[in-house]
Amino acid sequence: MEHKAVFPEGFLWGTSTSAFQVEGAATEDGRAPSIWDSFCRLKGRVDNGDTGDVACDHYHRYAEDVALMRGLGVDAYRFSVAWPRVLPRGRGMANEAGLDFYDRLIDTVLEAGIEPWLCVYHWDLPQALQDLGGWANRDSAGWYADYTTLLARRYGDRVKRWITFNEFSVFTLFGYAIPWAAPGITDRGQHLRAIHHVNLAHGAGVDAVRALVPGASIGAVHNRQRVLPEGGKPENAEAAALLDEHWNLAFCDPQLLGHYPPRVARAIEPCVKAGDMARICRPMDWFGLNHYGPIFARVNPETTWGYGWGDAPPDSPTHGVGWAVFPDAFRDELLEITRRYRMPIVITENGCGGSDSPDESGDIVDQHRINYLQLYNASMHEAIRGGADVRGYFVWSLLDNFEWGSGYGNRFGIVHVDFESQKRTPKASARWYADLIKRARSAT
Ligand code: GBH
Repeated sequence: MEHKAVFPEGFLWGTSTSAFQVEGAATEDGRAPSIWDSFCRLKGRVDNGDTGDVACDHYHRYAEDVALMRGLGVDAYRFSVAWPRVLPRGRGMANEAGLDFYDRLIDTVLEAGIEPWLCVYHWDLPQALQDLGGWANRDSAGWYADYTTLLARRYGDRVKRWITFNEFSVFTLFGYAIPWAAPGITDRGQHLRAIHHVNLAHGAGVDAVRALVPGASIGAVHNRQRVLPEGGKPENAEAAALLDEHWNLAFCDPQLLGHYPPRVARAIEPCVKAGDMARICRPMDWFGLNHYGPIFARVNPETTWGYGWGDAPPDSPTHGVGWAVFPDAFRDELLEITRRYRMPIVITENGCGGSDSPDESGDIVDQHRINYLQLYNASMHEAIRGGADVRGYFVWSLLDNFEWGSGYGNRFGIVHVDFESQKRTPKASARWYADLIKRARSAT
């Protein structure tokens, strides 16, 4: 069978979520606001005025969600911890009730025979730390290191897979330069400082986990996407090159190669102190890749850096919410990571949005998502045959959830969530994924 040749022993199949997008229970058991709670309340930032107050109510329904994963037959669950749940003021006194939630979650995941993959930071900085300047404050690296230490001490006996950050470039660029994400600031200086401080935080986090968790396997999750000049036009080439540095290289390169890419290096120089690059570049066990499709850049003098998002070619295929579908770019990205960084790769997110709704019989037939996942899995096979050392694959997402600026209108789940009743219904894609896992497993 074709799978046999492709998947190495121990290849892991998983599903991903993140705290702010699924937990809800925003004011329960001592949780304090994050920057996303604040951002949701700014007019016009999130579609429909949606918030994370209830989300998928995973905080109360986690056992049901773990049972769903068990039914799918997944090996691993990637989730994140909400910093303001465990450290409401961001630092100082820990909140025991918040820490207890992740004890319950981790234990339930382990009892189901599923491996927990813990992501320390998926964008929900405590508002109390934003009030001190957030990632633009150099102290943030120390705040993050202390927070990671707390988690490593508490969960390190049971959790061996650690992720420092999710998608560094998305939350720094969209948080500090193009205001599509919390905290919604547009300021070049703050953006540059945030890049450097988040890199320092990453390095300090790796050291904390390494020191405290025996047998830890540590990765960082990067959202690499090819950046192409819109329309293939030469006048968009420099915009694409700069966006490529901000988007794809400003974190991977310093963390894995020990230096910033050239344009970022020049601009960031005033933030860098002696010894910083060695603090950032710490040994890593694997490269976490979140991938959806390529992006397009065009000159836009009105933005912080003079570039903006461009359009995909008019004839390109798109999925549910209009993002371009280019499975070959996924293969190329995996091969490029292999060439540039020479390390094992875990696909920590891949998936497809849409407005899926039940038909008259209550079924959700998301054939568009099955088509997308099939194409991307075939590209992953090609990359593995081409020499990429891919060790696992996580679908984004287990559940329909709070899709950031798009609110609840854009559904990425393989399990449908009715946000009125909180009823979960596996979509056709969930059955397809369960079947894929079964076939892949019986072939190895
Ligand atoms: C990930 O972000 C996040 O980790 C996750 O929380 C989120 O729910 C998931 O993906 C789905 O969005 O400008 O049309 O070319 C991905 C963020 C997705 C941001 C692709 C830029 C470009 C789309 N990126 N997006 S487009």
